[in-house]
Amino acid sequence: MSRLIIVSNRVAPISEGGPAAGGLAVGVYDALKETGGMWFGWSGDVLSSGQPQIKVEERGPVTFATIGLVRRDYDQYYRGFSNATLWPAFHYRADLLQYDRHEFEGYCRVNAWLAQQLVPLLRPDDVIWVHDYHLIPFAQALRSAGVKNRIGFFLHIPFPASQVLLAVPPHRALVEALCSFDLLGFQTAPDLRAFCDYIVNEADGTVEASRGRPTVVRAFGRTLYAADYPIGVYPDEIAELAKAGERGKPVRTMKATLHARKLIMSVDRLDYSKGLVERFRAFERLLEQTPAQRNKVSFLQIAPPTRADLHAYQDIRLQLESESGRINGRFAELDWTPILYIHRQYERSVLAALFRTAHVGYVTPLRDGMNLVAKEYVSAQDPENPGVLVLSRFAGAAQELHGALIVNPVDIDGMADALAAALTMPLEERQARHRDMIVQLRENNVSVWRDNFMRDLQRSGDAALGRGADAAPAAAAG
Ligand code: GDG
Repeated sequence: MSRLIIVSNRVAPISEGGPAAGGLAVGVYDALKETGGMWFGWSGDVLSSGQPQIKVEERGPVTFATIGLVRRDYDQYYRGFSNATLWPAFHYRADLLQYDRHEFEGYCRVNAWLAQQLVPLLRPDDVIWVHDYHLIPFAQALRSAGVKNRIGFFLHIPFPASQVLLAVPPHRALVEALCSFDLLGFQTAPDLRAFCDYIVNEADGTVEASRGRPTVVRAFGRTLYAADYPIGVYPDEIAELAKAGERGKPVRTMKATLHARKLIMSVDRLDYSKGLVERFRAFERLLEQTPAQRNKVSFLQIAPPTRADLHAYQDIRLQLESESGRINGRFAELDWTPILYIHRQYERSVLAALFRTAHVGYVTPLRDGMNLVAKEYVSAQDPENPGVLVLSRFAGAAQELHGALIVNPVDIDGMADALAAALTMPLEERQARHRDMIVQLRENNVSVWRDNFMRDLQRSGDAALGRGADAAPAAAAG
């Protein structure tokens, strides 16, 4: 079996069974343990002087290879083009998009430099799986260095509609770079469609879709494959974690402060794509329009900090602090604070247990590639007495979780109505909706996601070797 090489911007800090490990990290790490392999990427260190040195650590069958970035590279590649240009554009926030040609050059330069660091560590039959928007030019850089291995790419965030992508000045260079991979994986069918639309209408390429198989894409002189592979979680493990955590102190404390009130809960990195302000306003609208819910329900928002050195993130933090203060000032009573807003990270087991306690999982991003929190909330529920998921139609997860109450996050009244419906939904309906979703989550857990992608990537090599479309990968996921 070929060795697997995972390349991602950050290498997840894995300590097996550790509280920090999320579904993606565990799913990918499991694959590395099975096949043996290497995880390569940025260590998270930013060096103010000196030349970064690669650090290689062996842990059983898995090698971790990490390297720091110098300040200028961090500013241009990570803070600049990745997070101030690509992230807003790919989340349909062209209004927040900033572009600087030097940052794009830095982005390409760092991709080429990282690829050069990886080349000496590669063996001829390694299969390389690159993750996310920071590393779009990575395959092109490896190809320029003479690497012939199979290289796949999975985009964790949405792929935007052509008219939005066109707002990124080097859009063509980016899509051409994507076409250097052998297999492209997207979260959902709409993302795949958006990519194919660009190929046909902006890049003069062709796409050939056939049922149950990845789409064959011909563009920029290359033939490659593309399909949707919706990322999953391990629902049964999350349920176990949630059950175990119920007896823990954080959950007992939370329950004591609730005094039998109902709980609405959200967890998101503090990011403008997550729709937090709209969500707060819809909760306010619920209290405004349904006086019977006042002092009967609390809303817990956990929002750990992220990318705090970018202006757009400082702005959303201020906005949220001001909104939660305003709404609490308007409705709070001596024994009740409607919104509990916590700007801090919690252990995974505590989150799972809190999810199980919450009557409503309130997951309303303006755009999201998938949104694992939605899947984790459903997984953590007690099937006998489950809570209700209120989910944005713009989260990738809405393509699968049909048992959720689907909302449009800009429709404040619509979201308030959904919250009211969720808080009063009869047990039988809650159980039926939960059953529907948990079946889906078990069928498409994170191992299925990974195995489907790896199977198609292995097979894409046959076609790349010139055996043509007949040797195309057998079946796309999702
Ligand atoms: C990107 C895409 C896609 C959150 N707070 C804490 C904590 N978390 C965990 C959640 C969840 C993960 O972080 C967040 O995942 P999401 O999917 O919700 O969102 P992004 O971070 O934006 O992830 C997204 C994902 O990649 C995977 O492909 O779904 O669309 O944007 O697992 O539980 N974990 C802990 N403490 C916290 O306070 N331990």
